[in-house]
Amino acid sequence: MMLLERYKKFLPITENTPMVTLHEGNTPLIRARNIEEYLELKDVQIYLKFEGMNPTGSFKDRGMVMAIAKAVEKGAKCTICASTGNTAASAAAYSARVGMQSVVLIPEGKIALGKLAQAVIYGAKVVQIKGNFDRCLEIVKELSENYPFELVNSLNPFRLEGQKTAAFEIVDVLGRAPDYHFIPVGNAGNITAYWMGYTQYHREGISPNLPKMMGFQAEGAAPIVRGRKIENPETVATAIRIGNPASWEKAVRARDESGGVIDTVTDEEILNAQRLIASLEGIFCEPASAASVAGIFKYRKIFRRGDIVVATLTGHGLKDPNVILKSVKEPVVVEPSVDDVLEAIGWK
Ligand code: AN7
Repeated sequence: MMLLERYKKFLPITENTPMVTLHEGNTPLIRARNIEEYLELKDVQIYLKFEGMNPTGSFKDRGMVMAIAKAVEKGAKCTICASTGNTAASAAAYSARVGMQSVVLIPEGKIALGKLAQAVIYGAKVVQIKGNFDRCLEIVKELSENYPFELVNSLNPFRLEGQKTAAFEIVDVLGRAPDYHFIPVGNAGNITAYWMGYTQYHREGISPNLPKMMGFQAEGAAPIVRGRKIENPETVATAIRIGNPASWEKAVRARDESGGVIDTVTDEEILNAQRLIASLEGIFCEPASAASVAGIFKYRKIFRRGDIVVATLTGHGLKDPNVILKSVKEPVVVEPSVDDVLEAIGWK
């Protein structure tokens, strides 16, 4: 069933809200037995919530479908957002779906190729800013206050409402919340939304427990961990290259209320986790997503027998092929002969 329909009674939906859908949500929760074994964990279950399986390849579709449905409801004609890439792709797709124009502002040269291609093909007016994401967000805030543009960044409360459904799905599958939920943190909307979802299901008596929220920022872009804005954030994980997160205080509250942590992982740890998720489990996520699993590696010592651990893989690896080809050797080229192939793969 489509996302807005399935979770209607937990969402701000009225009789005037159109049931927009591209069949987002209902993403797989995949048991990662090979990672459990690799970490030598006994009787600890790790699950990966693979949000790369959404229509535009990231978790952003959950919040975007809700925000766009509400934009249609109020008669908006044009959406606007700042983005490190995934929000832009999602906003462009859902705006197209309902016949609205979209405008997206992105930091020049700092978004993954696949995301840029998506925004362009879905028909967004794409503007590259000579500045970082934080600057893009300041500009779209000002524009949406003074012009008839519907802001669809996570400052739009309907975004987080839609995104909380990922937590619902996890509880619906496991019959309870996990003990720990690992998640990348950029603009800090998603960690906030998951906490909203878990606490709502807990209040409703659907989940008997609440997880500890374990958020991870890239070392060079870790304003929440450092406790101050970062003027020039840098990380290979361009999706979370953010120095002044919009949902900063809410994320800190989610961390503290849940008894969790927000910590850093290095670019090297991120790329290593990305490669291991792919080579051990057959799941290809983008670098920012792998920050959650890099967090599991960093915190492996805290788990106890019987723990259930979930990590969100926020976006699909195909969005950012360049990052792989930069860090891995190009495959060998040989003459077209059986012998040369056997030699190349080390069978001769
Ligand atoms: C793959 O698209 O901010 O902490 O503009 O694309 O909720 O921001 C993307 C963020 C994690 C961080 N993983 O989530 C944008 C944008 C991926 C992402 C995050 C993003 P938030």
